[in-house]
Amino acid sequence: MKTKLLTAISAVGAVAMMATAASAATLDDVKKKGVLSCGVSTGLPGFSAPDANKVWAGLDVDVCRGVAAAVLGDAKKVKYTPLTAKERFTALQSGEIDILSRNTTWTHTRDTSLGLNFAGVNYYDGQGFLVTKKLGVKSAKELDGAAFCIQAGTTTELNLADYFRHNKMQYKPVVFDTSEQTLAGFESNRCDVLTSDQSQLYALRTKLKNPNGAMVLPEIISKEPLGPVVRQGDDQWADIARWTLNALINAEEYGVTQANVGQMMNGTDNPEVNRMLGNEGSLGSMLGLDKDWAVNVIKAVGNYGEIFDRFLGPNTALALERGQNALYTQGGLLYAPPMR
Ligand SMILES: N[C@@H](CCC(=O)N[C@@H](CS)C(=O)NCC(=O)O)C(=O)O
Repeated sequence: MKTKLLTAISAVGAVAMMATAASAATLDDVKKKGVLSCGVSTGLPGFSAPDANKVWAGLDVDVCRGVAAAVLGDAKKVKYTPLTAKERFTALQSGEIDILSRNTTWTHTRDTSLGLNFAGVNYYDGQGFLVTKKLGVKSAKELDGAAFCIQAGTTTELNLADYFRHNKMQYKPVVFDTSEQTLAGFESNRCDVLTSDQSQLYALRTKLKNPNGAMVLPEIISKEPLGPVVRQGDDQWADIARWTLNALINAEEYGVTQANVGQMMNGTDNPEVNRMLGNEGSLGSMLGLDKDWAVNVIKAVGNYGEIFDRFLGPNTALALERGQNALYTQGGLLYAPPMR
């Protein structure tokens, strides 16, 4: 009897250990590989796209560069895998990538039923509509019967169906796999309207032959909180992704910048900054990382505001306002939990 019980207990123990070994592997794997595998878009200016030197750049790319800096001490140690909307979740589930940082909306279904975990929000977006000025339409409510260029495997597809059903209007979907194809479809008049996350409409409009011939309509028909995603079942890795993002946001709130972090890491009069930068406490080791993890992140990519300015802000082709993506202290939604 006793032996049977012991066997049963050790079987349960073995299963539990296997589960731990299988699920806690990402940090070790990444360290062993010496490179972070990051899933990005196939090309979306401002978020993830190759720059003039064919180097991947953008807000989503900097999340991966930040995680690589936190984990490997080097933001360049990232391997980028371009993924269409349809391919992205399988790439993460299968272990092909360690993190997905690709304008991906956090939804209930994705979070619960796909075996994924969202690490937070790095851009608050909402779905909008791009039309040619020639079309002469001022509101989405005038789009009954119109044809829409959209991308397969996106929330865009689903929201459009909801919106038209709710407003008792008809529409014709014209579905593509990549943003390049979607844009080409719009330019060659395969559809009247291009719909996607509004930030992306501004990004895509910059790629049109005549950007001024197109306009974004005022309606926003959905909530699209975009953020980095990891696999479910590896809490340590999820914490690393989440706290890298939180460090970027908190750094902006505390005034820690790419330029001053080297100085601030030696100690400031703000205990929270000292903890974040490894000068006090042991926040790094709680993540399984070095005490300089956040210093490395901010040295490599700057704080959230600096990243926004570099890729999305008024001095970029996208020229986006901070809006909802301002800190909560400035009327926006960005609010990272404290560094303690
Ligand atoms: N945020 C939405 C939409 C994401 C999406 O993939 N949008 C297209 C709209 S253009 C895109 O970014 N494509 C980039 C690509 O083709 O790689 C989602 O998570 O489903």
